[in-house]
Amino acid sequence: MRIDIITVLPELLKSPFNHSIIKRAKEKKIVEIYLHNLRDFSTNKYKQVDDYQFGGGSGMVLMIEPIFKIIEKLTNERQYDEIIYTTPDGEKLSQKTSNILSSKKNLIILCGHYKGIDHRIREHLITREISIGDYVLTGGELAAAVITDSIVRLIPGAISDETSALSDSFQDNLLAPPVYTRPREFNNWTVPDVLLSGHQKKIDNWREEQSIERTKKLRPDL
Ligand code: 6GU
Repeated sequence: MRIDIITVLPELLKSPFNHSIIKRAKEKKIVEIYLHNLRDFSTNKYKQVDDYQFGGGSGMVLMIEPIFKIIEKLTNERQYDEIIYTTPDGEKLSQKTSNILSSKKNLIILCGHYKGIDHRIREHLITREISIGDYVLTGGELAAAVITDSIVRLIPGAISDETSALSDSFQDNLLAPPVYTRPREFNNWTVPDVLLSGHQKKIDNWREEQSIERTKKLRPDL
């Protein structure tokens, strides 16, 4: 998979993709992630990428030309499955959407910006608009990092233990069961006996019961 991220703050996105599973997925050539600085595509001698909105009002709006230029350049080079825009008024990200996106070959993610982007970009170039929840972030960069993380970890081979991603919370609309590790006892706080029983069938049943119970209690909406 190839992900191209368009942003006015590429520095903000460097660190999230250089650790842990995403870093390893890049090293294993399972994913390529490219950060594009929108400012490099400014048509303006001051490298300006935003401007006042027509009709007045506070807040700057990302201009059409630099965004058009970078998207045009990328789409001339290869076919993209989706051109995603991160915005609080988009469809709310779900595990289902992440699963679907994880099977794509080429994605563009355009990071939203304070007051937004010239709406003509959304009307003519964007194929999918995604929000990561009902709260407002300063910009779309953190949302792009969340979306990328949730997609990349689902690509086969990204997680060494293949079954691990499948047993995540939400993957079957259930929350994951509790997990424990050594020591067996700490401060008189113990680990459920069944997990130490060595009886795999009983352990599997216990985990399933816990998943169902926790989902009912914590996320009955699921
Ligand atoms: Cl995608 N962008 C911004 N700016 N705020 C958000 C968001 C996205 N999703 C939730 N809040």
